[in-house]
Amino acid sequence: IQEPQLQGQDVGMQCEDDRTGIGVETLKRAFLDNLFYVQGKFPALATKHDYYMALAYTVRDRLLQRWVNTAAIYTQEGSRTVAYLSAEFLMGPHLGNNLINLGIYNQVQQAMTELKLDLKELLAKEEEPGLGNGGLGRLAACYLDSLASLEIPTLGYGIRYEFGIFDQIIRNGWQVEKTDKWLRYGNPWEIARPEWAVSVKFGGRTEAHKNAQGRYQVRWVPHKVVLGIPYDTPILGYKVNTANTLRLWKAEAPESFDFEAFNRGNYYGAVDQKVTSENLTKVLYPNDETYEGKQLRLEQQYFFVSCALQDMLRIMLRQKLPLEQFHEKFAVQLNDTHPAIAVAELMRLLLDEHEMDWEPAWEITQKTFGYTNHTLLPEALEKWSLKLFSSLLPRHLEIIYEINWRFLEQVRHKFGTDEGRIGRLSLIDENDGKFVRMAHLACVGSHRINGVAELHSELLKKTTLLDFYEFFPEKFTNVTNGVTPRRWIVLSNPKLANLITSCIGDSWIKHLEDVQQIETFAQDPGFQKEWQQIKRENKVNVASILLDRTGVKVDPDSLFDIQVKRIHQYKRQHLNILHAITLYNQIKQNPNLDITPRTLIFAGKAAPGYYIAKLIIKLIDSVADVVNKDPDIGDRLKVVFLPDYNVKNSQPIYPAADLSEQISTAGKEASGTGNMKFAMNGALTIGTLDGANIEIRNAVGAENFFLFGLTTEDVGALRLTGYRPWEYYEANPQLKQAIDQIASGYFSHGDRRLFKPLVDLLLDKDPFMLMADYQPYIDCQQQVSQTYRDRDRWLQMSILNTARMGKFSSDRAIREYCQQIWKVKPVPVQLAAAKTGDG
Ligand code: GL7
Repeated sequence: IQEPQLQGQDVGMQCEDDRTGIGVETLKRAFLDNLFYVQGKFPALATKHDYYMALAYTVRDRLLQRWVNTAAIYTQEGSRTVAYLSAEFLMGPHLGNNLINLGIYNQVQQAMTELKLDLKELLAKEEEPGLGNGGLGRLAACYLDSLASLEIPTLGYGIRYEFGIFDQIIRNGWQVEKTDKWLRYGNPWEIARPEWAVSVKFGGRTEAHKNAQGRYQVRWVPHKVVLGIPYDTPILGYKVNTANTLRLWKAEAPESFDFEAFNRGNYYGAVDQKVTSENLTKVLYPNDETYEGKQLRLEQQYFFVSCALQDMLRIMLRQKLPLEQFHEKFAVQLNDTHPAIAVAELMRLLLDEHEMDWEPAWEITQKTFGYTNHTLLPEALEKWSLKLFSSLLPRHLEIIYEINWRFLEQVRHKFGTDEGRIGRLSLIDENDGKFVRMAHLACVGSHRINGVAELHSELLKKTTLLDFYEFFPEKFTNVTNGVTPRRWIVLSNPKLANLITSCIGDSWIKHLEDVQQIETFAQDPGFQKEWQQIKRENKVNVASILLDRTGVKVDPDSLFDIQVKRIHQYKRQHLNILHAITLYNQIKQNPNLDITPRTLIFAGKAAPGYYIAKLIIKLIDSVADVVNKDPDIGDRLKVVFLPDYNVKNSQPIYPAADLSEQISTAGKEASGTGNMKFAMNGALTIGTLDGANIEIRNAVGAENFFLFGLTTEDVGALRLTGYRPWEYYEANPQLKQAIDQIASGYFSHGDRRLFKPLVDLLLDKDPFMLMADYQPYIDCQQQVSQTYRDRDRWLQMSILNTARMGKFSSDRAIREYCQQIWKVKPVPVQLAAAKTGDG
């Protein structure tokens, strides 16, 4: 089928009508129209969900105008485009964000009020697409927002998991996982594009054949073929006309019904292929920073990467661009190693399907890719056994061998035959079985390699990727992470946003450095009072959420001390709990103790197979149970675990924090992004010198940050000299008491077995050095309590934190990617220009 060429004059609207207008009356009329014609309801029968859908479609109409115009301009201009490849996109609810970016939040709120509806209630109806685990997936979402806001042509490519990250409920203190059926009631934000489906091959074998010119080529004869169907979601930038595309792929069987099997009388067999094909994109693997060597996971990775690259080739052909210009048309970023197979897949497409020679194909490939590393944890380094790899991707293994052979030749050329070095650099791990090392493939196949915070990028060069750094130092760079102020301030904390805007105007929303201007108000009593009032209202809001979801009543005037993130030993939620137990014991020993009242709030999911992480949740819940019920304690200490942490539930949390817990073992947290969301919203940080904490502290000033604990060097040195955790335990009566209570069943109704694995781990190996950091942490928390009592001082520190967080906008991060890695420029979209075709 010949695809019609898009003409500028064919798209766009001439006047404000019900699909584009943003006046309150127009919005009301359009909303009721969508309720009737899309949901098939009139107000008397409509549910809250119907209203949500009607509003979502009303907003989508307004996005579509911009989306179609954006596509038209990119097509006309053949714009250089960023392709962000990520196995995870943790987008969060779309409606509120789109209202902000369209600049119609207030009008829509008024329209709903006039229709006797509550916008907040409708926003709450949206089921968020939880297509990611944590920081890495959320970073991808923040980057899409910034890319669109900066008018950079972008395609986000990923997987349309039918079930995203599980819903968490807490039963008797234990995490229980529930399937996330986010598509159950339909998804108004996506549009399926079956006309752009592609085929993806798996398994089978390769064979040589002669092409038309009589040249030998390789042909891949697969064992099975799966169809990839793209589903597109518009990603609108903030107050610009740019609406980029998030393109997620769903797997389907090429022929959903096997008539031969049916005719043989095998009804179930007839739909079998459909079922197995669709399993491919059924569910997101819920592991955070540990890879599972599962075949289905490798299938998912290859599936979406192949879909994405074939899609890019289709776009090039349609724009009549020669394939030799692939790297000029597309800058492809690999979000960790999950899409690293792209290096071999692009080679295969260029060599086998487009009959290019090796050298030009390899040059194009290397110029195309950039690789971002997101973790140093060894258990996260993806490697696939040769057996699995060759059975699934036989042609790719041949290509990887060839890449490896040529690469190691260059290594020999540069360093001579240093077999140790060659073994360490090889794409194939032969130490204990044979594996393909995906990080090595990504490094060799990319022109830039970056870490996600200064410390992390330095450690990459010194440890995990040292040999690669020595071989091509020029590839290495750093881009410190950032988060979008649109979702994480304007949408999450509207009162604070209004206060800031009323003082300095609203330029800060696009240029977060401008928020610095509020520094002049840091000591202004009137401004301080408003600042404090807003924080209190945000805390009252979270207090009511906690009461509603957990039944625990907390005092909004207590210090809200919050740790929300995935549950992981290296993040040390259990260190935080040791502090809770210590405070509890101090009050018990001295019932009249005048301490700063605190509310400790925890939230986060544990990987379903990560036993110790689940036990940490159980411990938090058990300590909470004892502390919250003890009449001696009263309002001086409360501990709460808020279930089902996700983007939606997190949005009220950051604005309500007084204290942000960023207490990972130094050298383990690559960057962190929650640390940024808290500080932007005026929380003070208690933290170690890890990840982006270091840069946050430098930005806000050491005097406005509570620092404690071992440095990365200390951790290394202590390990070398022999770390003996039990010595800290023996020497510290408070620590000993806390550990003994956990061990003796004080928090578990006398059950001594329950927490034994955790206690044994802490006293024996303590791999994350809680014992060494315990006393410095407790001392630092004491300082926090003291400082909190000096309201003016605290408020000033809080204001300065927000004021100095400009650097941590994802806009800054994206500008750096554009300059250092992608070499791509903005392409502004004018609606009028696209309409008349004269732009
Ligand atoms: C992570 C890091 O752990 C986290 O520190 C970082 O902020 C994030 C985004 O760069 O990436 N790496 C990783 O595998 N996950 C992360 O959150 C899951």
